[in-house]
Amino acid sequence: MPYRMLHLADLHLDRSFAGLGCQGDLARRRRQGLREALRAVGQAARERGCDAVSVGGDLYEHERAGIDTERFLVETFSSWQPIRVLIAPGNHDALLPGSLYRRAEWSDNVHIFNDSHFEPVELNDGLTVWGLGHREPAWQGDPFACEPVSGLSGIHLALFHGAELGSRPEGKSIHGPFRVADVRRRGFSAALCGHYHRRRVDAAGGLLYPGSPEPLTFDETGARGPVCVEIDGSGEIRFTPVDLNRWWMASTACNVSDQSSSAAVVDTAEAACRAALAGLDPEHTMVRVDLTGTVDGSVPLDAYSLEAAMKERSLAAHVKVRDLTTPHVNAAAVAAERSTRGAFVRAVQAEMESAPDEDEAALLDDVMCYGLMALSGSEVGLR
Ligand SMILES: [Mn+2]
Repeated sequence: MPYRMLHLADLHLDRSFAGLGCQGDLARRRRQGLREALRAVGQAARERGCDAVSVGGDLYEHERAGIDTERFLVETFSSWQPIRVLIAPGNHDALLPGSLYRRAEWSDNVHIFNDSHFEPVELNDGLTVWGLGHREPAWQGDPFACEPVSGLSGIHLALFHGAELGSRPEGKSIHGPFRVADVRRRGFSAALCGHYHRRRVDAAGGLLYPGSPEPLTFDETGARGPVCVEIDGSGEIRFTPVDLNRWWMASTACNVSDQSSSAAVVDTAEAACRAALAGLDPEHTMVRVDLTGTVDGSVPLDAYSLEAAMKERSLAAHVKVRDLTTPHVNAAAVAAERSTRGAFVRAVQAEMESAPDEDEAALLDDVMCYGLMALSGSEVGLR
C-alpha cells in the first residue's frame, strides 16, 4: 500500500480581496469560498484514501484571522480524523506570540511544526516528513541549513514555506530561500512547499508547489487545487494535481483606439470581456479588462462606470477595468472653441510656449491632459 497525502498551501483564509477592487458581498462570498475550498480538500482526502494532509504555509492571514477562523480550523481538522494534518507555517501565518496556531486547542491528528529548523515526524514505517515553521513574517533563513538526511535509512520528505530562487516570479518576496537542487542534495525525495501561487509539479527535481487552491489575484488563472502525493515502498513518488477550484480569474486587453464615445468603449470592452469569460462560469469569475490604445481626450473614460456597465451585461461576478490608454488631444481644434475648454487650452498653450525646460513642458502636458479629462466630465485618475 502506498502512503498517500494531499498537499495544499497558500489558501489565505480571511483575505480581504480589496486589492482586486472587490468589497461587500462579493468579498464575503470569496472569503466563504476559501473556507469551502478547505472543506473540499478534506472531502477529496477521504475519497482518495489519503493518510495525511500537509499544509505548506499561508493557511490564513495572521492580521485578519480571528476567533471564528480559529474555531473553523479546529473543527474542520478535527472532523478529518483519523487523517493526520501536518502544518508548516509560512510568512502570512507565522508562529507569532499569540497566533492562532499557538492559542488554539488542536485535536490529536494535527501537528504544527514550530521550529525554524527541520524537525521529523514519522508517518509510517520508514517514511518521515521533516517540517519547519516561520516564526516571524520576515524570516529569510535557509530551510536546508541542516544536517543532510542522506545518511539515514528510509524515505524523507521536506515540508515548508519557501522561495525556490531559480523559479521566483518577478517581485515575489524571498522568504526561506533555497534552490531545487538542494532537495536531493540534502537527501530528501521531495520537498512539499508553499509560497508561489502558481502550481509547479516537478517530479524529476522533487519539488512541489500546489499553488493557491482558489485564485487570489488576476494573474492566478487556470485550474487549481491540492496535489495528491503518493509514496510507494521503493521511494518512488507520484504527484497528481486535483482540480477543485470554484472561482476563476480571467484577464484580457482591449484596444479602444478610435472609439469616439464612452458607449462605443463599453461595447468594445464588453465584447472582450465576453470572450475572456468563454467556457467559464461567469458567476464565479472575476475579469480584468485592460483598456489600451489612444483615445480622444474628450471621451470620458471612467473606470467605475465602465465596470458597472460591463458587470451588468456580462454577468461576471466582478469586472475590474484598468485604463492604460494614452489620451490624444487635438489641441488646435479645441483651442478654437468658444468655451471654457477652449479658454483652458489657450491658457495652457501660452504657458507651454514659455516653458523654461523639459520638466516644465512635461508637467504642462499633464496639465493639458488631466484638465481636459476634468472638463469632459471624467473622473480624473492617474493614467
Ligand atoms: Mn501565499
